[in-house]
Amino acid sequence: MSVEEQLNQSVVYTPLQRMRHSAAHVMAEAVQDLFPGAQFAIGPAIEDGFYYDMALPRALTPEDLPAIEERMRASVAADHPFTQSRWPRERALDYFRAHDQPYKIEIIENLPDAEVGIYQQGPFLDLCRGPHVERTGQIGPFKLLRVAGAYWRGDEKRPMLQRIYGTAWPSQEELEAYLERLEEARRRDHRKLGRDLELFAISDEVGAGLPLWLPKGATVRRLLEEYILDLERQQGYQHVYTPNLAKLDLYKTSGHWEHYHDTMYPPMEMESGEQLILRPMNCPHHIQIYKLKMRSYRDLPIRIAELGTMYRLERSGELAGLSRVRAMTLNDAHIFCTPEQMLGEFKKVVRFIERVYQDMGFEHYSYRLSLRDPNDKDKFVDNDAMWLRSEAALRQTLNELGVEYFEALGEAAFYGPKLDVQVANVLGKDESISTVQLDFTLPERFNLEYIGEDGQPHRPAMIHRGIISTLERFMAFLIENYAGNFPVWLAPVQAVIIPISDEKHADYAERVRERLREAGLRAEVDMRKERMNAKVRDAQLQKVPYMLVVGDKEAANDAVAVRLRSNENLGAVPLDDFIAIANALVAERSKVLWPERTA
Ligand code: TSB
Ligand code: ZN
Repeated sequence: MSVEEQLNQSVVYTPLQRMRHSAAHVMAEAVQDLFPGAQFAIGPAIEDGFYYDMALPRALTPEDLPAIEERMRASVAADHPFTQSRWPRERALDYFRAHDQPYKIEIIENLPDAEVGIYQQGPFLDLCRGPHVERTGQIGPFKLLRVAGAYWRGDEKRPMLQRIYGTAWPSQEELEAYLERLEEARRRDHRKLGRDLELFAISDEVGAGLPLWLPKGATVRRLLEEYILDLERQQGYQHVYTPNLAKLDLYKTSGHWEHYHDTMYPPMEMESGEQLILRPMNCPHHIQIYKLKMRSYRDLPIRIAELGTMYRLERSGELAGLSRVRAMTLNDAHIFCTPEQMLGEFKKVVRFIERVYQDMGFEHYSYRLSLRDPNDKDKFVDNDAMWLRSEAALRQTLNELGVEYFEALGEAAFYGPKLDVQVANVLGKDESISTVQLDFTLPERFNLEYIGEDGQPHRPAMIHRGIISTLERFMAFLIENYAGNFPVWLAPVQAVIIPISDEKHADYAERVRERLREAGLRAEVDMRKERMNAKVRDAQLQKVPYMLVVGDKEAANDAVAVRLRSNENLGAVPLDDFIAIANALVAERSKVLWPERTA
């Protein structure tokens, strides 16, 4: 959305948004007072709050926020009226030039109108269409939340501004409830947990959006990979390996270069004159595998799958931990089938998705039918008949499957419509995990064929699908969904063995670890010179499912004293029983840490 569109949007503010927008002005008033020379860009209401983007004489820190809040409270207490006026643009330009406000000047210069809206409260005057509350005293309880960098107009080539986020609510209770939700979200945030639990890291020296999987995160990833590859094998997928690079021409033929150009890394020029590209998608490679031999209708469907690594030049402002990255590995597959088989294959994929979500224990997700935007000629292939036919086929199939879905214009792939599974991250942002995509475009562009029952060549259809998405985004979602408390089968470390005395019980602790490892469980011994209670607490903070305390009694009886991550104390359990129980929970992919006990 452009700045001008945002300014227009303010016209449809709800009463709550209007109050938050007024709070943004009051915040700007406070900043103007505390930071002479501040230059203001835009300050809209957003979901749950407001922000203002500003250029300031120095970088703000969180410690600056209380003073700004206090100055805001003074404005609210003064109960200034918001007064509206309309100025001829020349007068407004003169005013903002005199006050050294280049961003306001740029906005006015882009507005077609002869007059512009001006709002003033107390000493602060702003270019604004409103609407606002009548008086600053009507602004509800508020809090400033954080400072972030934001490019002017979201453009990396324009100046980086400072953005202060705030929230405001009609009542103190609502404010407090919201702050509590935020705190909970912060606790679940995969970027924080990824650091605390040593799952992954992002290094400035490696580059933005290029995550490093640490041993524990890599363990979870490998478990996910094994899980999904097994299921795919059971469902008739054939796995391949293909390179992350290809000739640019391959992506010209596919249409990626034409329609997906903005998200692709620039081509690398070889000495031979050949141009190579880091692939943004795996489809063209799998298509080449399909094309290696003549296929008969009897061979179809052919399901070619790969944990395919690919690269996308996502905008730096969009990058977020593991959930939006530039280097990623997709649980990808391309299903080549006859047009008659297509909807049946589509349904199988939807059932596959539901199976996986059940195994993972996901409860909150929704289906999005992603359609093209008929007015966006650049982003989608131009073939009205194809779009109408395949969008209708998808709707019909979804109705037959009886799944609820919502429709979204402009979210299709460039080659065809898709069904996406949407989940909310802790920041409330909607993201696609699984995707199933119908495609009549690439088979055409690559001239794919199979020999039909009639002995004649026919054009196959294609389905692109990702069940667990990219391992990166899936991991981000898993961490947030479980708040870092991985179920036993996925926990990177399943048990920490804690000897009561380092000297006396170290041997037995080692033996317990060996037994667990032989039984396929992931266990570590905590041999640090720390008190036992501190070790228990640290293991709980690391969200390890089981703490196994071992002392004289346990060593004598071949037992372990089991403490759960939830802090429940189960007392001594024979080691063999512990192993059998833990392994049964792993096999069931159970969500509980210990079976229900009967009294
Ligand atoms: C399914 N060609 C198809 C494939 O065959 C494809 O690439 N589709 S996609 O573009 O929709 O990407 C598949 C999935 O990758 C998305 O649904 C999303 O879950 C995930 N994904 C896309 N971009 C990113 C990114 N920048 N970081 C992490 N995951 C991403
Ligand atoms: Zn694909």
